[in-house]
Amino acid sequence: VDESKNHDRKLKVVLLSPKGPLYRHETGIFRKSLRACPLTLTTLASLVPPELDIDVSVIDEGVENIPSRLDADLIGMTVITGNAPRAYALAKQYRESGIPVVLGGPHVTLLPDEAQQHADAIVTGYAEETWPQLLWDFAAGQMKSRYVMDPSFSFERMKVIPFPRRELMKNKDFLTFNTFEATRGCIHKCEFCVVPAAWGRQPFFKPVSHVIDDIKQFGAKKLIFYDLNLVANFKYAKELFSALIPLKIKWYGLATVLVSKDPELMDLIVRSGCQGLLIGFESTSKRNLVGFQKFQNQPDDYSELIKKLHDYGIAINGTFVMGGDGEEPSCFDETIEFVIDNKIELPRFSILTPFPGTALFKRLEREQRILTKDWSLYDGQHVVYEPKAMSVKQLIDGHERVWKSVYSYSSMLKRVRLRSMNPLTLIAANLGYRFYSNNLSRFYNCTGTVI
Ligand code: B12
Ligand code: SF4
Repeated sequence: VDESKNHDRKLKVVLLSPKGPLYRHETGIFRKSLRACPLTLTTLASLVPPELDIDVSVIDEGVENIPSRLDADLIGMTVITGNAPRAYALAKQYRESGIPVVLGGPHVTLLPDEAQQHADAIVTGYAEETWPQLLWDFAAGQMKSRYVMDPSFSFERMKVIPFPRRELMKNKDFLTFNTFEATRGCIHKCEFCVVPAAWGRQPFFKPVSHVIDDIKQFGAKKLIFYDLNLVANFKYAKELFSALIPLKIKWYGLATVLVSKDPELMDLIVRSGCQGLLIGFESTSKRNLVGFQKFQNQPDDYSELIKKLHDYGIAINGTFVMGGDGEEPSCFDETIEFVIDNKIELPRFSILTPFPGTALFKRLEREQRILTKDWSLYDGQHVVYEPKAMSVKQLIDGHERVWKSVYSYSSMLKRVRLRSMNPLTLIAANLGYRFYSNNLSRFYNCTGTVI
């Protein structure tokens, strides 16, 4: 690939998010995208140095098709494991047509040597410093093959943290553009999780004033925080929630079960406008959670935590991972019962997925229990390893049964309390998940290729 063309016009950079097995334009599970706009491409676009005067555009294949001819000098693609085969296929196509391709994102960070084979350059880790450097090098005809995040990176040391360029996505089919992030990373070390494997256990914090300015400049009144664990650091979280109070916004975000341990934090969360929290309960089995090294989760405390959040008027998006080594086939009924008894408003279930690079993947590979390395099946809905206490079929059937049971109309009537969050949003979200649960196998039928 010739990257040293003599450019006498503006350089064109196209940023791409390839479609995945489920989230894809037109042929995906929902006709319209029912998801909020990710921040990956808009953040990368914002990091393009203004001095280079680059023409940057973004394409999210989850909500639009890629034009048959891409007019670009450089293509940057974000790769998560489930999309990796699609990303590599696209990269091959573009490189063959003479356009250099840069790959980055969680999968590239986890498996850099694999990604390197499919790209002119890869970027591992967070790219706040490396992506601008790569672009300077590219403009000078000196792009290197690999850019690695400096371990001492912090948001504090950035001279300017630009706001994501959401306007580049504006006319596209997302449920909302009001997505924000205050922190990155997580302090825990759950065995199956990509986060400690890819980025270590160090959290990264954007200055609170920057987060507030971003929300204000975008005029968001109802928003989602994409942070993996908003309460990783209680001191920072309290500062952030206090600063949100005067904005009078409503927000949704992710937290761990530890959130209810500090009454002051809970009080600030409520006063700052929190409407709902995604909490990873993962399992109701203590043995299973110990196996996951998710020591912060104590199933005996779950009901009290849920009651507390409900008393504060916070709805719960509870997530569960099925198929851990500590789970017997009885786990499916136990999970259904738990979710209904505790009135979890928006439960979600996935099949345990040993994402490559994680501690779980390494262990299962040692135990020779990885069944396939077809990454397109690594989406949380396929069984890609040999479960310990049940068969692959029991896990597939049990997972689907849990989805269908908790989203039957009778279970919805028992679960959904209309006191918390906007009742219409809650009903619509439940109906969306009900559709999803009834169509799981219809849409998750890919075997390596994405149509
Ligand atoms: C929005 C989102 C989605 C969206 C869009 C995904 C996408 N294509 O980006 C949807 C809803 C489709 C989705 C689906 C899933 N997701 Co998701 N998702 C997220 C989420 C919450 C936010 C992403 C975001 O906006 N981050 C903010 C941006 C700024 O950070 P970033 O993406 O990491 O980008 C930075 C760097 O990574 C790097 N970078 C990233 N890409 C590139 C590209 C280039 C060229 C360069 C230079 C740099 C670069 O630079 C950026 C700035 O530093 C993340 C969690 C998170 N907070 O990151 C999970 C996350 C990406 N998802 C994850 C998972 C597991 C899933 C699902 C499997 C969940 C499930 N069970 O269904 C599915 C996958 C379906 C599939 N097809 O494979 C994992 C990734 C695991 C992996 N190994 O791939 C994450 C990290 C969450 C986690 N806890 O593990 N997800
Ligand atoms: S608490 Fe959540 S984000 Fe943190 S390591 Fe565990 S699963 Fe990952």
